Amino acid sequence: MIHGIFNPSLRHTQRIIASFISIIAITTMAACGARDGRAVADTARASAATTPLPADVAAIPAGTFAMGGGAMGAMTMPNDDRPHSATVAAFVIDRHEVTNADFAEFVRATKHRTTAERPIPWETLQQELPRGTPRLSDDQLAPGSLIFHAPDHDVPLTDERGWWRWTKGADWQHPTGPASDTAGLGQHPVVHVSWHDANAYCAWAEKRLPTEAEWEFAARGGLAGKTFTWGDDAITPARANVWQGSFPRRNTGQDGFVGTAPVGSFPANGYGLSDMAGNVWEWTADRLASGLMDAPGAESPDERIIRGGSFMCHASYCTGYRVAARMHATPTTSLMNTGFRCAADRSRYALDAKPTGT
Ligand SMILES: [Ca+2]
Repeated sequence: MIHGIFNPSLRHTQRIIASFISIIAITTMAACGARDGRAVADTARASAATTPLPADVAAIPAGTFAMGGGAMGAMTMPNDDRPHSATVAAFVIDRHEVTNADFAEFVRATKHRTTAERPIPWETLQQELPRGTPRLSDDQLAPGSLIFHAPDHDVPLTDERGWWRWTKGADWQHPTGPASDTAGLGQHPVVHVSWHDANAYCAWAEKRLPTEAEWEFAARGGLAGKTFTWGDDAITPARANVWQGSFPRRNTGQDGFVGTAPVGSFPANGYGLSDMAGNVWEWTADRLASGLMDAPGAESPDERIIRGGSFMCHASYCTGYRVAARMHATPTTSLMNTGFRCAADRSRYALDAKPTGT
């Protein structure tokens, strides 16, 4: 659902308009300003073993599992990985997606400015545009992010430009555009955060992003070979925050939400993790290139894997809420339906011998 925005032909069209230049820009920006939190994490590690496991973090046992595959017929997506065996060491992972309240605490403490809050660097964007393209104005390079906008007419589901709109002033504090704010959304997942922003947050929390294998193993919740976090039964509005109605024109909100939902609004999986299906896509640590499958539509191997689907997923278009489903975006991309949760090595906390969630 994201890769189509970044169709390479856009780079060479003679009719580039500013909005699409901006879209290209956010897919190609270097990681300028991104904090490398590893030093912070290394410093913290020495004292970590004495920290008890917080109630909002789940311990996941080590395991070998059948990763990928499992799609049924029409639910198969182009990026699905072929079924293969994967092994993860014991680790811990947040029970919930990181919320606006969580992220606000991080920003207060660190003064972090997200990718979407910074101007697009022309020197980087220039490399992706036809030679001789005149420098864009500061106004065209102004900070912004991608907002979902329901079209008022039928649009082809093969072209995400029909519902994504580059919006100046959209960022995590202005999730539906510059006139919006996060009042009342403290327990909703933070959105409009790039992969770099997610890494910076997790490092601050003395954690890290989950690997793709850890994410899928955790999402399966102890079940083997199932399609969804809850098993093989079909998705219903009670299961997860996804799209009901006709995508992308009308979300009926039958599940109670047309956008993000407060984290934990839907039943947790077998490991006590909520929203591993739906609500918002979640960044993982892994590059697209680390997967087994070629990814159609990928702009570069630098893209990172996102998992779990979002409130925008509808069976007619995107079954990203399957445990094996995967999508990808460049590490500077930010979107209205993408957030993250953090994980950590088991050694991060002083755990009892018996892990929870098993
Ligand atoms: Ca999610």
